[in-house]
Amino acid sequence: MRVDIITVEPDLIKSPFENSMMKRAIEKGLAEVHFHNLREYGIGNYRQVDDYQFGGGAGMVLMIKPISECIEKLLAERDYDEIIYMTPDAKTLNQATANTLSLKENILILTGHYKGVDQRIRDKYITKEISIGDYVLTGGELAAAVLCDAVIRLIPGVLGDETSALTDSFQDNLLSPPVYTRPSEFDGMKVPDILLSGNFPKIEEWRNEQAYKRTQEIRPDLLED
Ligand code: 6GU
Repeated sequence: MRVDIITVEPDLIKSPFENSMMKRAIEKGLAEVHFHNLREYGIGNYRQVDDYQFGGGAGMVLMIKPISECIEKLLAERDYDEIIYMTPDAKTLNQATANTLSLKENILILTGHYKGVDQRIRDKYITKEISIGDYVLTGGELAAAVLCDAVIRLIPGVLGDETSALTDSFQDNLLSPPVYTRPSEFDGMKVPDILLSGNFPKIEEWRNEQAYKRTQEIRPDLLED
């Protein structure tokens, strides 16, 4: 998979790609990520990328020209399966979306900043808009890093244990059950006996019960669909 990310804050977004699982995916050649600094497409000596909004109101809007120039340059080089705009006024990212995106070859991600981008950029180029939750971030950079992490770890071969992505929270619309490691007793708190029993069918059953119970307590909405 190739991911291109257009941003005004490349330094803000880079480090998640230089550590842990995304770093490993890139080193293995399973993912390729390229950053494009919108400022390089800015207008005039000050490389201006934003302007006041028509109709008045606080906050700057990213202008059409720098973004469209950057997108057009990339489109001349390859086709994209999706051109995604990260914005809080969109459907929330979920595991199903991450699964679908993990099968794509080329993804282009535009991250907003300030008040967002001129609507005409969205109308002309964007094929998918994604929010990462019902709260407001300063910009879409961290949200883009979250999206990429969720997607890239699902590319076959990225995770060491091929099956482990399938047992993650949300893969089956359930939260994960509790997990334990050594020591088997801490401060009088014991690991549930079942986990030390070696009875793997029973352990599986216990984990499913716990996952269901946790989901019912914390996220009953997940059980509704
Ligand atoms: Cl994608 N962008 C911003 N700026 N804030 C957000 C978001 C995205 N998702 C949730 N909050």
